[in-house]
Amino acid sequence: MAVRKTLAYVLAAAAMVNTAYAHAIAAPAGQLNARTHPSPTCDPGQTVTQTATTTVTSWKALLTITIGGGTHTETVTSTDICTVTATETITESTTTTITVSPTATPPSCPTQCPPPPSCNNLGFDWAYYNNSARNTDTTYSSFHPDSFKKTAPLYVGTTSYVGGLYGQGSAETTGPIYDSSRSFALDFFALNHHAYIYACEGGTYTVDIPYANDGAYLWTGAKAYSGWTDANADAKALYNQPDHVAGRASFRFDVAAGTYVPVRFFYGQAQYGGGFQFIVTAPSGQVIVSDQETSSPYAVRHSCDGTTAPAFPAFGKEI
Ligand SMILES: [Ca+2]
Repeated sequence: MAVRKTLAYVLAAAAMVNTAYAHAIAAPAGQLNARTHPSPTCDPGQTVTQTATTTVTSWKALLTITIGGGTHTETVTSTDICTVTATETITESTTTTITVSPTATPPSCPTQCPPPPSCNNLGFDWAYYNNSARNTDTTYSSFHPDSFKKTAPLYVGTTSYVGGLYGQGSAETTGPIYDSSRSFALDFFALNHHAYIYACEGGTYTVDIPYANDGAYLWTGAKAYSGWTDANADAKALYNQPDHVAGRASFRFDVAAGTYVPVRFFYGQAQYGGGFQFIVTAPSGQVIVSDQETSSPYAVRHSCDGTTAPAFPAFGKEI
């Protein structure tokens, strides 16, 4: 009987184990965690860290008891044979970190195109001026960028990004512009910007001004450096005040690889809120200038040798 009691206990225990863990049976499952995608800075050489966590639940035979009985009487043979298999559940978690190289180049990432030498020359020069011109018509015709050539700006600086919104909230009448250390009036002002776009890729570049309130003028090439006038601008994006329609414009230019292209754009804000966007896209589709606060290695204020792409004339002393 002692043997039977023990067997009954083991059987009951085995049944409990089965009941308790029946729901725990699971097919091995995998789960991907913490995948880091390539950053938009376009560095195809970077690696991607991918962490895989796999949880495997399985059953393992713990013990097998086989008890064979004997013969009790001459007339009746009773054989107790019982096979008990007790089990335990094993859950195993494995975390593996692997480093892989991206298998595809992101669409916005061009083929590796070396930027020009860098020597604390990245970004745009910019200047802030007071601008008394009110917008009263469909073309902001009272605004004349070339009238500021000899006007001393209130502030000059450099910026790695361009564009922004100004005074669009009713309480926002003053504020910083770009990374300026001081605040400015956010109505009736003008901004002058210039830089060189280094065309590491040859082909067609696109300048988009998808939003202008109140006016943005663009010049490219030699006339952007000197000789720029209202009349010879390559593009104008002008706010239609009577109809309240924001200005927009786009301009394309072809350039050979390995050259510096002077670019200038002049923004004017009149009354109420204002702002503008300015985006330069390379032939491959890579955005190399925008309002994103990241510096582009392809927009420089001058070349490092100082002669291939000389610094622009000082604001207020332009020609
Ligand atoms: Ca405005």
